[in-house]
Amino acid sequence: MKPGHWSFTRWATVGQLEAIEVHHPQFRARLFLQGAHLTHFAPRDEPEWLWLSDTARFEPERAIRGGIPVCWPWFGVPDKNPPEVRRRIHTNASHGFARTAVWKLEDVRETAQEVEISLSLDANADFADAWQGRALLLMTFNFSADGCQLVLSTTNPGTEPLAFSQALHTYLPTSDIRQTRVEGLENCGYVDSLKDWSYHTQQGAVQFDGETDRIYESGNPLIVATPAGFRKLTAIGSDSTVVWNPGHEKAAQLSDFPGEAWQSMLCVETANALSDYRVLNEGQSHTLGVMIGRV
Ligand code: TA6
Repeated sequence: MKPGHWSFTRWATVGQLEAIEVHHPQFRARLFLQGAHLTHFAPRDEPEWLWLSDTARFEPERAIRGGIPVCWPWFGVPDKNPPEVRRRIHTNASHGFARTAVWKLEDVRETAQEVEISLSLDANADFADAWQGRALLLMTFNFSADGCQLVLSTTNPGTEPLAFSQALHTYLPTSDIRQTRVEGLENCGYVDSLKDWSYHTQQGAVQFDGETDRIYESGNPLIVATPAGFRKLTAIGSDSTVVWNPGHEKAAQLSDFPGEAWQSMLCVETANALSDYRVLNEGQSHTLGVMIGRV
C-alpha cells in the first residue's frame, strides 16, 4: 500500500508508532497500526469525540490509554472468562494481545463523503506465549461527517471450534462524570465486578458515583448524555456492554491516568463478554461492531 493514491489519508509517526491520519474536508481521524487502535475522530469544527489521556504513550507493546482499544481474543481478566475461552490463555494480562500487536494495512477507500480503512491481523503461533489458537481478524473503520463505525470480524481458519471473548473498549469524554449518564440499559441485568461479580438489575439510567465497572447483558443502542450533549452508540453482533469509570483510587493505580482525569471520561464498551462469548466452528466468522454518532 503506497501513499500517493490517497487524497485525505496519510502516514504519520506518533511517538514510536506508525499511525494513519485522515484529514478529510468533513472530518479528521487518527489510528495506529499497533492494535488497530483509533485514538482520534471528530467531524470538522467539532471537539474530539473520543477521550485520550494527556499522558498516553505511543510505544511498542504498550497499550494506549484512550480512544478505542481492541480487547481480543479475551475481555478482562483471564480467570473471569468461560472455561473454553480461559483454557487458551497463557498469561494473566487483561484484554488479550490484539491491542498491542502490529496490524497490517489492507485497504483505504476515499469518497467525497467517507473514508474507509481496513487492517488485518493473522493471530497465529507468533502469539503462542499468550494464547493457543489461530484466527484471522479484519478491522474496518468507516468515517463520515455523521460519525465513525468500527467493525471487527474474526474468522476461524482451523478445523477446531474457536471460543473467544472481546470488546471495543470505547473511551468517551465528558466535562464532568458526575453529570454524565448512560441511557438504554434500564431494567437490564448486569454483573458488578466491584461487588464480587454479583448479579443486579439496572434501575433507571446508569450514573456515576465513584468507581463503576459493570458488564450488562444487553446490546441495546445507547445514549451517552454529558453536559456537552448526547452521543449515540449502536452495537453490531453484541449482547453485552461494559460501563466503566475507574474513580479516583483505581485511576491512580492504572497506567497513564493522571490526577483527576478519571472525572473527564467514561468507557462504554461494545462487547462479547462473560456469557456472551462466541464460538466459531471451522470457517465461521463473527462480526462485532459499534457505530458512534449523533442522536
Ligand atoms: O473494561 C473495564 C476494565 O476491564 C476495568 O476493569 C479496567 O481494568 C479497564 O478495563 C482498563 O483496563 P486496562 O488493561 O486498559 O488498564
